[in-house]
Amino acid sequence: DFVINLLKHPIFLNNEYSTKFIDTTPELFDFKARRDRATKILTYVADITVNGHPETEGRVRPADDIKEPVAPRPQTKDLARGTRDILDADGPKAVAQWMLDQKRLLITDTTMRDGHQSLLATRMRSIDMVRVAPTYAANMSGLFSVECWGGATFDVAYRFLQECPWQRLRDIRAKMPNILTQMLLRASNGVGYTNYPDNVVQFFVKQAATSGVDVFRVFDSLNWVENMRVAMDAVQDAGKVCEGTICYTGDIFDPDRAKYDLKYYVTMAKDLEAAGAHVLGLKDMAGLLKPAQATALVKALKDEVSIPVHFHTHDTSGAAIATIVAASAAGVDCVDAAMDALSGNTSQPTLGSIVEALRFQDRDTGLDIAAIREISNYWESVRAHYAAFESGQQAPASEVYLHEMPGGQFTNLKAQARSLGLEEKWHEVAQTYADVNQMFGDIVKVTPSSKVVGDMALMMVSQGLTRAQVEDPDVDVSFPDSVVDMMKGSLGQPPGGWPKAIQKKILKGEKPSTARPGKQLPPTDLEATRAQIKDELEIEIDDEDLNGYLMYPKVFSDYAKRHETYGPVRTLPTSTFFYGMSPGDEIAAEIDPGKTLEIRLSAVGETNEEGEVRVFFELNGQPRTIRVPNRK
Ligand code: BTN
Ligand code: 3PY
Ligand code: ZN
Repeated sequence: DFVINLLKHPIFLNNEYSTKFIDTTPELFDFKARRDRATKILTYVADITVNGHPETEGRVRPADDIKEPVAPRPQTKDLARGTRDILDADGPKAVAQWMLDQKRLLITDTTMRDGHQSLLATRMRSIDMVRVAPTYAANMSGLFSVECWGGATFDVAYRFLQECPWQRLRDIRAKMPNILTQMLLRASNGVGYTNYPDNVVQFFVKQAATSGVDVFRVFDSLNWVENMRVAMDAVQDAGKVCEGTICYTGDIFDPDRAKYDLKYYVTMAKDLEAAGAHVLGLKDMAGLLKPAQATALVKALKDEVSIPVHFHTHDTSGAAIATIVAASAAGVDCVDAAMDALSGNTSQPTLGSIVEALRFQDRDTGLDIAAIREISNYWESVRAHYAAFESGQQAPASEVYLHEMPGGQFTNLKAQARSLGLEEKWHEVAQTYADVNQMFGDIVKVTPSSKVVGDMALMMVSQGLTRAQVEDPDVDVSFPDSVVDMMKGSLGQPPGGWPKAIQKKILKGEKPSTARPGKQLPPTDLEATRAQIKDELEIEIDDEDLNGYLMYPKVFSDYAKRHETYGPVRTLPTSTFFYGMSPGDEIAAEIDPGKTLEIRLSAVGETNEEGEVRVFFELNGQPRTIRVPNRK
């Protein structure tokens, strides 16, 4: 074993050993040799340089001479008091009262969460966010909050970006201590696609609060308040701001969609207030709320509930700014917007343009437009690195009022359709998505219910099935698992329940449940789970890791194993992470505060008989050679 360990040891492979090597390398006697982090990172860079990154292969490539983004300089070292200071000093109710007391329209910046989730397939890396956090703290201290966590970002961080979402949160929090951080939480579905046991939801919320989330926007994908209480209670117990949220669908003025009328939303708002929400979220995830409807809805909500109202929308239609202006005039307390360079289309409306639209009027946001432009220029240079993940969506489209797809799903579903060879049939997918919604009884479509509708629509288009055929008891249809699951009741109940005939066909005689799903799930034994994965992965599992595993067992385990091999690759610049390096390139990676690796790629060798390539680096001025397999 010793000899094999020696031969496999990277220093040995690098021809850098001497007789001293054996004396100074105790890990040789630990037969699971652990390599140092610098070697791990070099292994990653070598591998990507030789083999490319699977996620960017065959996609649009940024210019070869693309520059590393530089964050605008913070204007001050003495941070102004911001919303976070109110929460820390006086608690969540004081934050809500402060919101009500403001004459100005408050703004949440969504760039670091929904902005890139909706435009760049959620692929933005932490380094690009953390680098600009001090600028936000200094130059944008008048923001209500920065949405930077939750939704799809949690899963994507582990799965595709090879980084820990918790670390992202801690880093942003540390560098932006005066502004509230905000996350999107899918209530009992956590940041996943399925209902978790109550104690898992509670454990997750507690950890998110500890690691740095201040405002929790809690929603349920069927607007079922019963299914939101566990998460909302946990947020209140943690002393953080509970934004109990309504998902908006349909059109309150449409007599054919009477299920979702003004009364429906007002009733839900009162239920959320009674459930202890400090703030009422109005989440228009698809961007369907039109200006006149916003006037009516916001007025009604402001009249009927006493907590502040926080409005979220998407600009898929191109009409969002008109709706924002109407909502503002009707007295909404806070709205979401994305920094200009990551706004518009399926993302949030444009932050700078909202600030300008309200300037010199009674709801003037008071935000500094020059500071906004500077930060937006930074995001513009960041966005260029993610060209591979652009959706190709060229223009706003009123088609959103037909399909009602959430902004965060739209580009994803389009990519899924493309991978199934259905790109040409996109408008058919859109129509079918609308048909499926009607077939399921006209439901709220937001993660995870939107994914179920999307799965069904893709299945129908790829198999050429019409709604009439699917509904025909004599036509045999094999339904996607997610559809069967939803009809069984595992995501909860929509208003009015599921349509009986289609539910019966989908369940093939199995009995559905109408109980709250979490009530039927036994609590998870957290310590037994921790012990089991610690054993399996042979690493220490802290509470953040355990939460990652509980949400996504396989995604977390795969991440942890890759982390053992590649180390803290989150510290690499984005261009290196996705494209590796070219001979002569030099980069820096700060693996600990103050501990920076200076990496220069000198040359890439030929592939040898064993199919391996030697990649020559200088690491902090010292030559290092890494061998990686050529998998091409
Ligand atoms: C994935 O697509 O699997 C997630 C992230 C990429 C992991 C890197 S890519 C280069 C290296 N070789 C692998 O097989 N995985 C890592
Ligand atoms: C999410 O849950 O990720 C969403 O963005 C829903 O709109
Ligand atoms: Zn959204």
